[in-house]
Amino acid sequence: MSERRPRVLSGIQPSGNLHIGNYLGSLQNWVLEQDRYDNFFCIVDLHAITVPQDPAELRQHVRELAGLYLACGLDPQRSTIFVQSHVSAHAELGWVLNCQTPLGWLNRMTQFKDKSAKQETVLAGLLNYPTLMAADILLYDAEFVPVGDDQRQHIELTRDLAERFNYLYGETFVIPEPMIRTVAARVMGLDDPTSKMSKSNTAAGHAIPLLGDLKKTRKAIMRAVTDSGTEIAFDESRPGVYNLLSIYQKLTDKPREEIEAHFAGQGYGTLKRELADAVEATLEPIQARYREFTNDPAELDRLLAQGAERAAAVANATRDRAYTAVGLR
Ligand code: AQP
Repeated sequence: MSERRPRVLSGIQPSGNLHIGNYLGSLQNWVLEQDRYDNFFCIVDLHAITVPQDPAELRQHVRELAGLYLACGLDPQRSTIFVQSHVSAHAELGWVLNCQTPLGWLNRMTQFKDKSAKQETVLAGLLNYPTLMAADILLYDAEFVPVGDDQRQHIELTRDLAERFNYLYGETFVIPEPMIRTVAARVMGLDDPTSKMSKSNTAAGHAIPLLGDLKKTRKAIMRAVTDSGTEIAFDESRPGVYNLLSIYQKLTDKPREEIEAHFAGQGYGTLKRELADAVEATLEPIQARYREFTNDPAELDRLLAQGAERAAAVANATRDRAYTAVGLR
């Protein structure tokens, strides 16, 4: 009899142009370990509407993200790929968890503080973002959550919520663990290596977009902010060079010592040129596959409907357990 593989759940918001941080912090790891786990990967559109979205663009971004998941190597035979809003249990359990979450826990979240500072009107959904994320994870009894480093605090909150719920209402949820890789877990902006590379920052030269023009990307890498030094080494006190080296390390999968030896005596220009080559070698085939997958929107929709059906079968059972526990059934 085959052993049950540990389950993972993760997702990305269809909120704009995905960048190499999303790929190296999340997607690439999902793909590399697809055979080790029982995988659930969603497109978290309910999270995207925690800040204002244009409805037509949002619909478009959902399809684009589905195409990108496939282009990066997620396989619908080996992973359940679905859209969050297609499985109503996410919103339903999200509400139950909202009613179990002390307000102070949410006010402490650093992502809320960062994102709310950029909004003219802060929507209640933005504050409640982490309870919806907790529902995403807990619905699937996920043991592991593969994400970038910026999501660590949200997973801690998910664990606290699940433990509190289990204590108050009896064993209901599996307590998940974050799965955060050590290399390139927080990719920084090319224009400012002290701030996280981010979809919502659309300034030219900030991000390396997965679907961007590769000539422009090369130029942005060549102009990336570094420092006045010359040595190419993994030194965190020089965040610009450290960031470029970390991206290079994750893309080439080489040990640090080998990379430092390779660049010994070379200038920053060489590092940037070779990084641009590595980025191009990774993104060119992804972009080609993306064009193929998005050529057939009906097939994409069929795959997403199939994924939602598989996801709902698991999620509804957990929602029912939680509803019963709090007295809703
Ligand atoms: N810069 C990053 N480095 C490493 N991992 C990152 N992730 C995001 N930015 C980086 C990881 O990508 C996954 C999807 O994130 P999301 O869609 O929830 O977006 P986010 O974390 O809010 O960050 P974005 O993509 O830059 O969007 P905005 O601009 O809206 O904040 C997560 O696993 C995240 O850790």
